[in-house]
Amino acid sequence: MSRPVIITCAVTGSIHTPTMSPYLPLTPQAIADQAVEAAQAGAAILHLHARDPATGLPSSDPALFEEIVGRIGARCDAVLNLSTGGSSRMTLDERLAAARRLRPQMCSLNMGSMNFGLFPLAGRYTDWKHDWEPGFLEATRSVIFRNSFEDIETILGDLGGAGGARFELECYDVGHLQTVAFYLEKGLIKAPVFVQFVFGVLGGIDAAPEQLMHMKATADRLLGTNYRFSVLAAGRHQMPLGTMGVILGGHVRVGLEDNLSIARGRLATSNAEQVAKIRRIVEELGHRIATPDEARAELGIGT
Ligand code: KMH
Ligand code: ZN
Repeated sequence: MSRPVIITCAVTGSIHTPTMSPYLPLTPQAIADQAVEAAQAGAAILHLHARDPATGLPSSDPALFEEIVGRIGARCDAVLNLSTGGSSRMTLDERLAAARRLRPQMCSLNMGSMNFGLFPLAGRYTDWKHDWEPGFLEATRSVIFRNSFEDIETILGDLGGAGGARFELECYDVGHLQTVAFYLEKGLIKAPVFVQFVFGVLGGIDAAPEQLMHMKATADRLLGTNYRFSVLAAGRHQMPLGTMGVILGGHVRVGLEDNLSIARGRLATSNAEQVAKIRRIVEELGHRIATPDEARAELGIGT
């Protein structure tokens, strides 16, 4: 049956380094331009990080976020979703600074602490210059992406509640779904919750069809009718697993935060190129893409 499928576009993130792709947007202007283009191509939700325009390093500076949000908001009505994950080297206060100031309609919320291994990327990109912070990717061998229960409750308390943000609940493994169920039962998050199944991060669940079936079966069992899901798969798994998620009744996230390519061996030249590709797939499957307002209605955003 035809239904509106919500495409989220994660525009720049904090994982990829500028030397990996010349198309990765770094400045507020470039991030906003690519975000607006992605919305025009069909993204209803824009997942946003900021970077230091001079170095491309992940930044938590609220002024950069303010500029990005202002530039996008003036040109499209997509749901603006600010990352609270930031990068694994930021403190919680740094990660929350922009959202605390800008009070967005949606924020990401990472549902557990974990290893977040970017170090394999260091070897994979030896063809490219690595003039940006040598050692950054290597250092992820010893860094923990911290999202304690207390951290989660701080984010829910500061940014959620009546009239507050709705959350993109990032679940990197099945155990994170138990945490979603716990806070749903406690009433700290309200149904319908929007769960982002994240596949292929080293330290989390791997990107395999069987694992998507397992995540969905577990979410069905623990969350029943109280959840909607979307699929984010890292790297080359982005489109195949995203497509499978749509077939299973879910939504999908693309964007250069999660994958720099558009096809094997070919860099995506923009975020919009990935959005256009998944849109074609969604429409070929007989569905249509959700408008921003349909996404708001489906996920209870702005209520
Ligand atoms: N980079 C993704 C795998 C966040 O910003 O809060 C997860 C993410 C986290 O988007
Ligand atoms: Zn992110």
